[in-house]
Amino acid sequence: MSTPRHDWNTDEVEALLDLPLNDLIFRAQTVHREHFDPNAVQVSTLLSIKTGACPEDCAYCPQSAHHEVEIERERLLPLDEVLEAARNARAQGATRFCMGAAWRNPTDKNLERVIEMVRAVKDEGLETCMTLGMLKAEQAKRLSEAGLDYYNHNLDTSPEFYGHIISTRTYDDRLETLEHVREAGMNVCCGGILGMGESRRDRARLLQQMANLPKHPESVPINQLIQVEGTPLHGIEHLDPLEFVRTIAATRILMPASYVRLSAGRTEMSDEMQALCFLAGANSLFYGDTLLTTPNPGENHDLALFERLGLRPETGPEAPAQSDQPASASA
Ligand code: SAM
Ligand code: DTB
Ligand code: SF4
Repeated sequence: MSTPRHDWNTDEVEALLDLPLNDLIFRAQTVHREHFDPNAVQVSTLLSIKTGACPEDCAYCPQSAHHEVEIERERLLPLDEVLEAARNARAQGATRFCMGAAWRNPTDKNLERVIEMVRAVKDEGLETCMTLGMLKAEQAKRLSEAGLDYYNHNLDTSPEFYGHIISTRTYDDRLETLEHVREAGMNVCCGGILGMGESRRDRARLLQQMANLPKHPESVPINQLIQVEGTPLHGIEHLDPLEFVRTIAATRILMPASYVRLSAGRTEMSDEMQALCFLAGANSLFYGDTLLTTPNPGENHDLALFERLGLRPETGPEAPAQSDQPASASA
């Protein structure tokens, strides 16, 4: 059994990314099998609980008020709408419900409202995750006490490339929020975006930051940039799909016991590319036909993909048992 390390240097991580693809995937798949059932995939569903008009200037994001993107802005959703979406997600087979808000950080007043959402969604037997921007220590503690299982806060890219993408908050701000989440006792969900024009070394540096945290994030979402018209990154050169697969494999090797989520960008990926990502150690995805504001392959497509690959959705703590059933049996 490989013991998780927290002392990777950049050259070591880059050397993984440089391996012949067969060697890299073999290593990743070997590590994967030491820690996980190779044919089970954790399934989460996303809901945007507050959409658009965000004061941050993240160059990739359609929700930033700094870019001219046509999206429908929404104030914080009422509890009953959130609950209805959570029930639908559970009925479709998701075990975790992730709620995202286009905020720099939640105000204390908004925190009260999202805490009610956490309690209500948990009562439905779903795991809960939120991504609300930066958190103060006290806010993280309150969310944790309310029962929030996971907090998502991404590092997005390497410390060196970060300044090309975001100017309104620093890398250290992000690390500080991650520390607050960890100290409050919640599971950490932290990942990044590939295909923003970064180099392979930047990808290595991003992975190194996460692998060298005192404790590995329990969940590591690897997003492929969704190029949205009106954002500054629209129209840049696309990343080689095999480079994406390589990064998934290196993530698996570096954080052997973490869930690696094949996150945004799947509508642009062939089934064959996604199959390679699973082979490289991805074992989680977002389910449902929208991410926050952009499209995602629908459940039917994903169930067909699971069927083709002999994969099955992982069952959650209180989800109905379906582990002996082929994925299509619950469709
Ligand atoms: N506002 C909060 C924050 O940024 O922390 C939470 C929501 S934000 C939309 C969550 C994450 O979505 C970002 O950190 C980024 O990694 C990802 N994301 C946003 N736009 C994306 C895009 N166009 N392509 C891929 N990932 C994207
Ligand atoms: C993450 O790493 N990816 C998800 C989730 N965490 C919140 C968000 C992807 C957003 C893609 C762009 C959109 O739909 O607006
Ligand atoms: Fe705002 Fe989050 Fe989008 Fe950045 S990624 S603009 S913080 S919603």
